[in-house]
Amino acid sequence: MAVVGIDLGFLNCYIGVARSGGIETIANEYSDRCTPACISLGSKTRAIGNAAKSQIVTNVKNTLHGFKKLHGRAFEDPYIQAERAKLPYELQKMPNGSVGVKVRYLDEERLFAVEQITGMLLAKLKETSESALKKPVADCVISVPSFFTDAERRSVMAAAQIAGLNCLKLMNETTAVALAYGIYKQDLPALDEKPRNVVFVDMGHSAYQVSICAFNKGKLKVLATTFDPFLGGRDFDEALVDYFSEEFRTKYKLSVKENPRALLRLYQECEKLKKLMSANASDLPLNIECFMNDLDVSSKMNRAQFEQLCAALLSRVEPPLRAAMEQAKLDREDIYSIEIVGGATRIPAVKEQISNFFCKEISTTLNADEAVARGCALQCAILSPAFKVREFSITDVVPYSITLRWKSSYEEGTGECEVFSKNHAAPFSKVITFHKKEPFDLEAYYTHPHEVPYLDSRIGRFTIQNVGPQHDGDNSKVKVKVRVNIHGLFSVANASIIEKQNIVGDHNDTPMDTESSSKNQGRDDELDKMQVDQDEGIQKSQAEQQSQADEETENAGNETKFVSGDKQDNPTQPKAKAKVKSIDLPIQASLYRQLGQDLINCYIENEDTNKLTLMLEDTENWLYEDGEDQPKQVYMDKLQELRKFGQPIQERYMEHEERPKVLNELGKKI
Ligand code: ATP
Ligand code: K
Ligand code: MG
Repeated sequence: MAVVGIDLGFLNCYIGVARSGGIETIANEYSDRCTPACISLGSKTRAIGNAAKSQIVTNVKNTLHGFKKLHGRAFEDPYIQAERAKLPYELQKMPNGSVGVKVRYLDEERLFAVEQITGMLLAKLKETSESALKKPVADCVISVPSFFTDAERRSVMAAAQIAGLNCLKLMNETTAVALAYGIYKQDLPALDEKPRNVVFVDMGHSAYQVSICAFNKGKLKVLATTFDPFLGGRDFDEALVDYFSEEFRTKYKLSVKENPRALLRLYQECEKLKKLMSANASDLPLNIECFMNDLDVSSKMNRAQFEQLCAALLSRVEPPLRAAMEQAKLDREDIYSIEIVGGATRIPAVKEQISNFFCKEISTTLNADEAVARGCALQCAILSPAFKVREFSITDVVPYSITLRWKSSYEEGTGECEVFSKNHAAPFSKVITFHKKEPFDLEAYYTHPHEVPYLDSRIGRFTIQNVGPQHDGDNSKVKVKVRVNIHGLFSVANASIIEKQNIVGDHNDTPMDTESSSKNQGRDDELDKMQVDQDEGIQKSQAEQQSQADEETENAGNETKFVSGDKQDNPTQPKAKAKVKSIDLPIQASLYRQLGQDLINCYIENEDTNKLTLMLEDTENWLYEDGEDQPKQVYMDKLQELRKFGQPIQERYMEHEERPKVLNELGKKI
């Protein structure tokens, strides 16, 4: 199986592959290792990547670009409305409230969901990898910005599914960079030594991300991530575009902003000029022939002017750096180096801001364009059972704190509790204990809506069903497992009822500590109905929390091999199952399930489908119950069992995939 990592950039995509000789990035049919995130839909054909980019100005309304951040947002979201005003193609509301694009394709009006658009792009990247590797590609790791919310991540997952990719992990971009930095370093401090702290800065076309990571031999732990999701190279382009449009208005009486084609050309020229100014401080010309109304326009700018023009943007470089240092609780002396990646960090004034803040030279040892893709490929190699790679443990973080609110329609009152704090280790599970007589609802949301740049800070709603009183009429003890998984997705994973007779002597009966209670805004009598399981770290000392987090991460890599990394939930207690029903999950979930089903239906005969689905369900249940803490061999045996059944199906799938290609090849020869 091929091992592939994809940097799904706002402007530029890269593909990394693991080969026996190491990690490489691969080139597309234009011998270009960068594939523009661009799709051009025509009346006869569809172009993706380089060919599409050249049509931006000629096929204005049907050439799609800049869609990365349209994922997982409601159409009414202010960000979407702001983009809508600027994008040359038409955004439209999908029936489920999310964002779609309206285009003319094959001489028909079409509405595509943003998942389908990104799906087309990912399918192209899949094809590029397949033709370079000469074998089918399915497993991959795809990058997302560290600030992506649950909804955005789910939406990207759906796009991957549409493209026929099996995304083993959505990896935070800066964490991918950190892995690319750390895995080959021979001189990292030993496990018992003080870690090496490195700052990673990525400014791409659309966003600015900072992370601080602690490295020891064989492991990296993200300490903090901060970001300005709305600061990137495109904002510098826009500053130039605004400036020149104004100049052309007075100088040539042209209304550039009212002419989409001229505006797109001006953007392209300004981006070129911006790049030239990175290498050259003197006056540089801007000339565009036949710009508007058959007029040639010309102007000039130098770096000092540019920096003045972008002063407000440049002042936004420092705050995320400062916040990251505060959140990681580090001083400048604690920083070993500052590694920068992303195209926009080539702007000298951006670099200067960063090095001034740290009073230190910044380091450009990583490949600024390819580091994300390389890191993703490395992560894919680590996760893939088909590839041998040096062991490296990665602990990432939760970007925004998450609160759980509970409510029951039968009992009085509601309550809430923060279950994950910002920068909490991820992936991670926690068990929360409720004392309830009736089914109840849980709603997860981002604790501080103002921190989350989205219209809706809700993550999902879940109902805990099948809950009743004990025989003696007392409350039942219900344990609910919440989890942030390997993709950074939150879920209420399962719930179980603990029989009363087993509660005696149960260490979980410790009341909530003050830290958790202080965050609990429920009524007093509700307070002691809810506790966070002691196993799960909230009540533990910092050091213990740390080691638990490490343990969790070590397990996390196994997740895709059907081995749960969940914390142990006292498996000796007999449990009754409470049912978790997810209501109102983000819109993409149903699409995702449907697509998964379609895929299964294609290659599996009916009775096989049922059997496989049952086997998978059984295994999943087992993992959350008895299977939580078993010797490694037990998992290996389970996996073997599943593989034995899955192998013929996979072969059929491969054959199905290969057949048209072979026919195609034959067709060409004839
Ligand atoms: P994102 O990370 O936001 O998803 P991306 O990964 O597609 O976007 P990059 O490829 O890292 O973005 O960077 C593209 C940006 O970098 C563009 O704005 C481009 O103009 C800018 N850029 C590239 N080279 C230079 C340069 N030499 N000087 C200034 N800017 C540059
Ligand atoms: K990129
Ligand atoms: Mg990027």
